[in-house]
Amino acid sequence: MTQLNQYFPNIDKIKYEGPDTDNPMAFTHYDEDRKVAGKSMKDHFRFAVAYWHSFCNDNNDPFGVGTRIFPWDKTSDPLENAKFRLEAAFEFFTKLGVPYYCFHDRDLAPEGQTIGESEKKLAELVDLAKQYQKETGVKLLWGTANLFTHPRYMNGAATNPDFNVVCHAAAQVKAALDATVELGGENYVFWGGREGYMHLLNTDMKREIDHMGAFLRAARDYGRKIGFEGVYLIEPKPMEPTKHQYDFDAATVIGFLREQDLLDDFKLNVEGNHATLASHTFSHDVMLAAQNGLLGSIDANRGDYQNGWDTDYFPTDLYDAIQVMMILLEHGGLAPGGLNFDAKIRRNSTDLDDLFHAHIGGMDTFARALLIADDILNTSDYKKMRDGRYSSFDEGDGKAFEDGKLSLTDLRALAIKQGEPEMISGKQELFENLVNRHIR
Ligand code: XLS
Ligand code: NI
Ligand code: NI
Repeated sequence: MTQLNQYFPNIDKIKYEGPDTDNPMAFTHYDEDRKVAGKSMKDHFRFAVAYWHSFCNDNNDPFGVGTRIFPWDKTSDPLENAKFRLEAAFEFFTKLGVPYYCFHDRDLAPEGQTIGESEKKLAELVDLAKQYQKETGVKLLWGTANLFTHPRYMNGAATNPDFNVVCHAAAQVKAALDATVELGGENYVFWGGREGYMHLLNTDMKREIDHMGAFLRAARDYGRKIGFEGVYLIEPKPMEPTKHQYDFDAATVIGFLREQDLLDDFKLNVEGNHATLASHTFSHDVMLAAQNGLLGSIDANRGDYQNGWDTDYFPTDLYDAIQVMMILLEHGGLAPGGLNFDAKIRRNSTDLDDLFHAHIGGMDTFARALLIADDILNTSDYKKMRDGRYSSFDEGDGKAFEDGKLSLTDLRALAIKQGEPEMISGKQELFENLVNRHIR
């Protein structure tokens, strides 16, 4: 086995040491084999590292060049460096102890001059990744194609008004699907960063959305043909980089999947910061997907209340994470999806070990949230209190209404018979306190 100890030589495998440890390079709550609600923590989360943020993004921003120095950029040849990067990534995955990773085609290998050259470079890196996966046991949660960085996609990829660009996007998705299948990827993601419009005046929205449907059906059919048995996922986001994105939020995407006849193969990859950009909470979009049976996977991260863009902070907000974990526990969890840290360290987090602190924090936050959520659901009156608010529909006329048996005239007659409704408190403060009381 390759000695994976070159890039983070001062860091050993991260272990669980419990809530009282003062070792920052240890888990306080993530104890992978610990069983909660009948499943190990490892199986609840299926944690994944996002290759792009952790290994490709040098933390440049619109005002300045990158601040991270990558020890895996050893040569002037991007393809050689891509191989070193892969080695560094697998060292990181195994030391952190995550079972999965996720990538875009262009994270893994640089783009070539022609489609054929790009495919060849990607295939070369896929071979190497396959070897590392075999040696370490780390698996691919999902693959995807980067259809937003190259200038050709400035007007969109699948929704570009120029058919030739659509064809180029298709070539890329084909190769990314090949790579995902070759690596045993359990899901395949579509995030439409440039699928949308910058101005409605120059846009035929209906035509573009239909093109997206046709594109996704073609991609689905190709994947199934080459043996992809996993789940296709769409990742909603309302804006950024495009002013208006067609996959705006969970509700919009569910409507789109239904309209385009894609519900049998597609689910949602819900991202925290994308939900808040759409003026929802993280848990709102997770709930919406879950209650429609369409929660595929989660990109765990967090925005910033003081500004309005996709800051992709690591998720350290316990209160938020508890609400997400309550939904997962009540709706049967994530598999074959997982919890991917689509999050980046800050521009001024320039030490190599910052990547470890970031992921340890995210994993511990969710592990602690799982324990608290399980405690709330099992030892408190939470479900009784929530369900109790709807008890008037459990029997009699309320039940008949739910079953569609009462007309508007029937309802009017009942209103007269029953008289003015009593005031029934929603008890929001009590519900909020209940969550806080279980954080211990
Ligand atoms: C960007 C998205 C992206 C997807 C994968 O905002 O979160 O990283 O997860 O293309
Ligand atoms: Ni994402
Ligand atoms: Ni994002």
